Amino acid sequence: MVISIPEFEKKVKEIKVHLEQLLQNEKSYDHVLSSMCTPPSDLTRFIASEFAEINLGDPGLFPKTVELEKEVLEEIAQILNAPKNWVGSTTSGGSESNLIGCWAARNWCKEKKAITNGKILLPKSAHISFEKTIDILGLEIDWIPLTATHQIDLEIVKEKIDSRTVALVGIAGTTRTGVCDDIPALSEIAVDNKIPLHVDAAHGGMILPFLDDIGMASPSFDFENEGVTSITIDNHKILGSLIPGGNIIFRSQEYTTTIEKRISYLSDSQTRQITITGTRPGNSVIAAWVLLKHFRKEFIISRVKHSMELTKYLLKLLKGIPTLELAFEPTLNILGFSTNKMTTEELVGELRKSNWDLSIFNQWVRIVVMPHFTKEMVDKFIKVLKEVLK
Ligand code: 0PR
Repeated sequence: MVISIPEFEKKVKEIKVHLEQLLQNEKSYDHVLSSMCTPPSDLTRFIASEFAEINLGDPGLFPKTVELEKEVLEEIAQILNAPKNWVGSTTSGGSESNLIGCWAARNWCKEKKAITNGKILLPKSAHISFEKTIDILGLEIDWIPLTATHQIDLEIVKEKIDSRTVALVGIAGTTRTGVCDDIPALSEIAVDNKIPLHVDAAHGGMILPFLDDIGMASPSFDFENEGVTSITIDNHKILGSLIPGGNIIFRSQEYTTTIEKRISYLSDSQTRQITITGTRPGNSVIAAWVLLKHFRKEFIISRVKHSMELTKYLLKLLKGIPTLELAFEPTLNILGFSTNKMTTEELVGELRKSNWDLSIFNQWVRIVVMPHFTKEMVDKFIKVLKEVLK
């Protein structure tokens, strides 16, 4: 059946109305306390639709966007104090970047140390993406317990290292507590044992470097530490760039030669990829470029300041509820608590009935205080929480 132009236009209008209705509740982050993502600004939304066809998987077709990607990576490398020979790529986010970092470490150890049945030392706090990574790469995990401060236990790292270890992993801002592992100490261990150290700063990478700008302690986690060989850092988290958007940066090309693929049939016959994905969204990179190059460091600092101030505000209110117990003192924009009134599952279930969305980690309820939080939103949530705990 051939559809006429007026019929088609009518249909488009109908579909738009239908979609607006169907998905109206999906667009609001007003009650979302669990997410590491945050809604895009009007400018970012404009970029999303205006440049939707740009595919960085075929760089010869979009040379200007390739230049913007280079500039994004230069900004990121600078944020991470990367040495001058760094290499990297934008990615689809933290999971892909972690996979690429571990893939490169495994292959480097195969080439340099002839390790073929490798193991990775992973803190118990590692994001689920590492479990996927290990499965895909055919590696074994040596789980490392955490200390009382929720950091990777360095003594156990030293005990567990052996001739099969192909990578150490440190987390700069864990998913469950926001805590930063002791990267300088891990770096020393990595250097002593000549083992690559991958740092997962998917969440913390865009926060930790800016904490001293707002008068808070800023632990060292980046390439300043000699043993750090690769770092994951996301654009689609606190920076607020488009989903999907992250980066992987390596200390030098030495670590990427074994994973790099040359693609000669594309319009740019020079194309080299270290990513898992082939087709990659240009609009997400353009959005990151605007946020990093036009709005600059001050923009990130203001977002970090907003989130950290509201974290402190929320913390104070939570501490004022006698039946609640904090799981840890927050160091980033992540809070965790439990109650003696009910299980965490019951608590989250009750709060969901009033539309508030939170996540559960171990024995606590987790909140991630993102830029879409407001003081009013926090006050509304505390009122409902108090009701639920009555
Ligand atoms: N590393 C860390 C430390 C992370 O916290 C995350 C995401 C990743 C890696 C993986 O990043 P991608 O999701 O970009 O691949 N952690 C968030 C979490 O598990 C992911 C998320 C984001 C979940 C938004 C829910 C949500 O609404 O909480």
